[in-house]
Amino acid sequence: MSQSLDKVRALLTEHEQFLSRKNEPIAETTGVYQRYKYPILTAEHTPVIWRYDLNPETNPHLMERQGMNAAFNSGAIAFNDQYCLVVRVEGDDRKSFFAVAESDNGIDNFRFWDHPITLPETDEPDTNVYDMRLTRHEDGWIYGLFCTERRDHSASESDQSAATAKCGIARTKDLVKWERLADLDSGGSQQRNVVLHPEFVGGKYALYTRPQDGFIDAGKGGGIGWALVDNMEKAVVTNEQIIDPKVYHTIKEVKNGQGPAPIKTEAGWLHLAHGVRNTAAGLRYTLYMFMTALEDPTRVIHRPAGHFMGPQGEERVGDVSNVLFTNGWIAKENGEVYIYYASSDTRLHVATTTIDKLLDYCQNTPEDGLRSYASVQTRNQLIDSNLAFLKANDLK
Ligand code: M1P
Repeated sequence: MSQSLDKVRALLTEHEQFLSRKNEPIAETTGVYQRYKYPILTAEHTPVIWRYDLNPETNPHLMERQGMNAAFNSGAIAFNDQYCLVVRVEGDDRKSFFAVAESDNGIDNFRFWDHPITLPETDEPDTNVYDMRLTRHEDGWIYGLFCTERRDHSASESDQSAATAKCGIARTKDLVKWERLADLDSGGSQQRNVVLHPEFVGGKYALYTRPQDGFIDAGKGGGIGWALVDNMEKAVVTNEQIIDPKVYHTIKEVKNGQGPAPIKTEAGWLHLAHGVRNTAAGLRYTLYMFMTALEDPTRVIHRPAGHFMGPQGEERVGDVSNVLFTNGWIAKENGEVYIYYASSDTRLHVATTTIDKLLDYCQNTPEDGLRSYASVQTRNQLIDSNLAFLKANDLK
């Protein structure tokens, strides 16, 4: 028995050492944000007590009994002076669920709480839930909007992968107890990537939506939409307006989706989103930004061209390769911003930046001219002004 307990002790010690590993900034050339060497959460970060039966009598070989596959797309919120993430964790059984992980510095040392979130079901049980966006709303609640996926009952028996996606809604005051509300009623369209705006607009709750015809295909839908609803207890979309459409031959030609809730600044709302394009190797997901007017979040005022962050190095490979996805960021009062982004549906990372840098990026990155000729003209403007600068300063 004492030998077996030694094995358990060693397992716990090794895991603790792994969780305590310091993260390190890596060399970056963009100047826009700072990436870090290690992912902040992976399947290996999930607690030992979630995976192993530690009792030598029932698990003499100390084997993993319930494996974890991934820890990725997470909502984020500052809570009780901690950086709290509501992470999409996925077991080996392919079911995702939500679990809170917290850190006191937002960059390393993230620890999962002992138990995952027990999310109540509606009358129509979810098969799979994922990608929660957290919004601290001015009504006093913290809302979590997420995707609830169920089997498509109109599909034939032989098709066991057809699914429907809807927006599930829950709210909490403490991230522990969650009240489940009715799923968003958005008529016939499928919905993923629905996000609650933090303020009332004209006395109503405002939602960023992403209508789709199918589960994966946007079809005639797609684009980031905007809808006002009377209440969150039974939210019904009656009118949906596309504010950021998908566009041919761009990084969001196939589909796009709002990331976390936008950050309010004096110059407008900062938005982080994902865009999806087609390639011969499959879909490629990157992150992009845009800004909307302070007084009218439906009016886009800056659209920097292209991606803000794309997969690099090990980020490129995973269960769904060539994917960066984000649904959480935290803006601190001192102007720092922590972006929580996942790579290839496998692991979660942090990148740090500031409001000033994000505003500069959005306001000064040229828009997409939508043609190669236009791109060359835009780049030539930069080259010519740089050549003049170098000459004026005797640098060339
Ligand atoms: O696999 C990549 C992403 O695919 C979906 O995003 P979207 O709805 O934009 O296609 C989601 O399943 C997301 O979780 C996943 O990361």
